[in-house]
Amino acid sequence: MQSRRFTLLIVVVAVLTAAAVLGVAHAQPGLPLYPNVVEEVPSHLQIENDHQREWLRFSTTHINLGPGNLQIRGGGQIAPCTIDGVHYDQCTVATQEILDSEGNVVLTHPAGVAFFHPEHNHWHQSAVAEFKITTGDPSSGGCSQTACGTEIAGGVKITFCFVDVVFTGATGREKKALPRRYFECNGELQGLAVGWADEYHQSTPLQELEVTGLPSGDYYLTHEADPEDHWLEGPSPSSPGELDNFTWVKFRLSRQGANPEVTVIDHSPCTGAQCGLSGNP
Ligand SMILES: [Cu+2]
Repeated sequence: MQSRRFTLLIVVVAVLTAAAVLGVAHAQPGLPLYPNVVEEVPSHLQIENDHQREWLRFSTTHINLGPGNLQIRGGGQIAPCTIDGVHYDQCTVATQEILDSEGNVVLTHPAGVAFFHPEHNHWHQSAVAEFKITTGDPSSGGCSQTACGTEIAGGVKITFCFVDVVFTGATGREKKALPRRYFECNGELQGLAVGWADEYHQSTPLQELEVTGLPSGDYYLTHEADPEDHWLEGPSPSSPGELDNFTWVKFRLSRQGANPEVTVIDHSPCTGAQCGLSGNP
């Protein structure tokens, strides 16, 4: 009995070793490791009243669940530019760098423009996210990611500095294996390391859509990350990483008291960190 158990143990160890070797062989130097940026379900929905205008505020989070870092390098010529109708004095070309398992750049990809944000006093990437309030159900058939019924508010593509803020893992060992990599809004590189998330809290400017006078009812708040496809998240446009950049919450707006109230009643399907690093939706 004892020796049979021992034999079984050896077999198990051998299988695990073979699997580990295969795993290592899979991440070969020279092969691109793509990021996969997914969106947390929007959270912290709240109505803000400001000088007779009403705003829906919300927190959103980008999480990198892919095998590779999202790494964006700014640089080259600095010149004025206009992004979504807003003029900026200092802009530069942003380039995504895809790394291999040893951290070497094996592929580069144009990633839009980065610009110096005068109020924030640091560099931002353009078209990081697009928010909308719609009436149509984004989960039902026939509703594409860009057209979900009547659009109540939206259209602004927001810009941000990209840094590792929240770690999605639980243990110190996980954190040691996946260290924080990007933390400088004014450095050469911005990005999201594997397993890290960047939260845009609802108190941040641009984390809002106007709902002044919107009648009571049920609506959807949708969030599409990377709406201009600046980042490669796989070798092809149909790679899973390119297809999971969209999330939504359904909320009920009620106007019984002096101020409108918002209640979340549903959200897009999610697993793990996507369901909430920053609290319940
Ligand atoms: Cu900023």
